[in-house]
Amino acid sequence: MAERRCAVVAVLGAPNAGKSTLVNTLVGAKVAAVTQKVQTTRTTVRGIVVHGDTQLVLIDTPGVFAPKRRLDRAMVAAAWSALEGADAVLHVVDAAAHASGKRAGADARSVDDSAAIAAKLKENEIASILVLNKVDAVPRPALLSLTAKLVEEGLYTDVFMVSAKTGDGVGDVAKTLVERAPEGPWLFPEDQIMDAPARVLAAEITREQAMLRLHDEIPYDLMVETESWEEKKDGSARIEQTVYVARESQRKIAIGAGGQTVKIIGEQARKEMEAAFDRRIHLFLHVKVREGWSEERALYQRLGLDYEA
Ligand SMILES: Nc1nc2c(ncn2[C@@H]2O[C@H](COP(=O)(O)OP(=O)(O)OP(=O)(O)O)[C@@H](O)[C@H]2O)c(=O)[nH]1
Ligand SMILES: [Mg+2]
Repeated sequence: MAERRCAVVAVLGAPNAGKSTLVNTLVGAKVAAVTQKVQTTRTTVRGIVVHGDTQLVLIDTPGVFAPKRRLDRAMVAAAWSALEGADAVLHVVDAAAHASGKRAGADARSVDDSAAIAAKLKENEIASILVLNKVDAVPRPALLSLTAKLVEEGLYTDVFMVSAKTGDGVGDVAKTLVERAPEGPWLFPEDQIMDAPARVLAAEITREQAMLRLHDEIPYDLMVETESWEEKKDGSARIEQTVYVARESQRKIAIGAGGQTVKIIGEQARKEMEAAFDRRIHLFLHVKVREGWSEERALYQRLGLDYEA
């Protein structure tokens, strides 16, 4: 039998660049939450995929940005610490944000963040692979000048142009990662596709649906915890979760008139969970106010983040 290979791959980039989408596409299943909102990913999530004798362990990270709040600082620290021990680094850049004519707001920030990441990679002599994402939304000529600029700013061994969403070009990234994977034992059993326990994934699924519904009203002040998970005799599972918000006004919004909003969130989340866990799910959501949860030490521990970062 051929020698086994294993590569740990850190996926880094500005908020909303498409890191989680790329990890999901590389894994071929949904392991990380994706939304149109920045700062969706809160901590490092590992997606795992096997190609022949090679196991790729992809570390999805929170977007790297200029942090102000404690939670933000911890998220950025977690992203950079993913580089320690990584065999390869993917720097994901939102080509659409760079190419958009009048750069303002989120797009401008994304451009600044990408440049800062490129500079830091260069400064620390971290060779990485540049992944220009969202090429489905950008005309080709714009991509070439953008590539030239980023290659100058960073320390890149390769450049790939992909659409994480359609899968276009993603196979080439996987092929390169596999080819360069060092010899070594696999880090996870061969049928495992993520390292988070099911209750964490279930909480992420609900948080994704809640963010998709509530992103205008409750941008970041939202957390979901799986309170209980009960196995039923008929093979189904009964899951109870709490959606935490920071203020009473947000609780009202999350519940909606006659409980309509939380009902829709719950229905969507349940469908996603049934697909993810391949079984029937009974999902019960509660919405509670927990002021200042983003300052709670225990929360950081559960998310695997450093409180003092
Ligand atoms: N058009 C297009 N949109 C994409 C592509 N990849 C991701 N997106 C969209 O970009 C948004 C952000 O995607 P995510 O995967 O959540 O981005 P992220 O980098 O993980 O974001 P954070 O975790 O918040 O840092 C979502 O609305 C995706 O659907 C792509 O290849 N093309
Ligand atoms: Mg993400």
